[in-house]
Amino acid sequence: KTRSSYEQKLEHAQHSVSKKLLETALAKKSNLIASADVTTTQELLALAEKVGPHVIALKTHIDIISDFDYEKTIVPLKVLAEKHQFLLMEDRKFADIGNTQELQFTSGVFKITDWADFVTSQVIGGFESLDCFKNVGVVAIVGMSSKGALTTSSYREEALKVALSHPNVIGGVSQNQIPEELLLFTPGVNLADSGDDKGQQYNTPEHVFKMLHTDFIIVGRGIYKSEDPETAAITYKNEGWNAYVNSLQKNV
Ligand code: UP6
Repeated sequence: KTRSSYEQKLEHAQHSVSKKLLETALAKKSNLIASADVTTTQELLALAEKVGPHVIALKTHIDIISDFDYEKTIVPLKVLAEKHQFLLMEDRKFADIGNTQELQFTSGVFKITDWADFVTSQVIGGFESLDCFKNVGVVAIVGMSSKGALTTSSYREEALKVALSHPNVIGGVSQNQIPEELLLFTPGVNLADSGDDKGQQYNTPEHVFKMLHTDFIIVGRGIYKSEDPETAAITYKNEGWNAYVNSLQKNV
């Protein structure tokens, strides 16, 4: 089975965020998303400055930032995103009814709607629970990387029906292939480790491009825990791009 190139996906992309992601990937020759799982504003901004030029998006868990302050955290993060041309992906994994998700998305201290380009959401609340994410792209959680995850093949099949039919959805997070109409985001990528002691399971960039035809790799500890996050980001960027190019050539 063949995979589409980023150029081919760009031709068919409907959503402005899908287009932006694919254009950025082609411009930077990168399919890397760095996961900034750090807990202070200073670490977050320092990481964004270092890895920014090499990634297409920075993925945040904004609720783990202990000194979060919109002016001190988000305003400078947006400046860095503009400077280094990356998108902001908030990995909130919404999992509630539409009304509550809307409140979590627009209110509280984080005001995700004001700054995220795209967000992750479970689809367990059903089709209409995704209606509130009008101004962003949604990445649906289809399958999870952790050991014993309950995202069985029948769950994934149902999740994909919601994802494919909802206009706000640009793609999915999964450890399996998903239909070409959706962009595939794959976390659980690490070159040095095969997992952690909390159930995480890792694959290499090579594996996820070849076997899953992924579009974008998400790397957390492989980059931010590294002694030199910028060099690590460049390594994952190059590994990811080469793996993508190889996965295209398998088609010829
Ligand atoms: N993530 C996964 N697996 C999933 C979904 N999301 O690992 O199925 C997220 C985690 C973390 C990042 O919440 O932010 O991707 C992976 O980090 P790591 O590379 O340090 O394991």
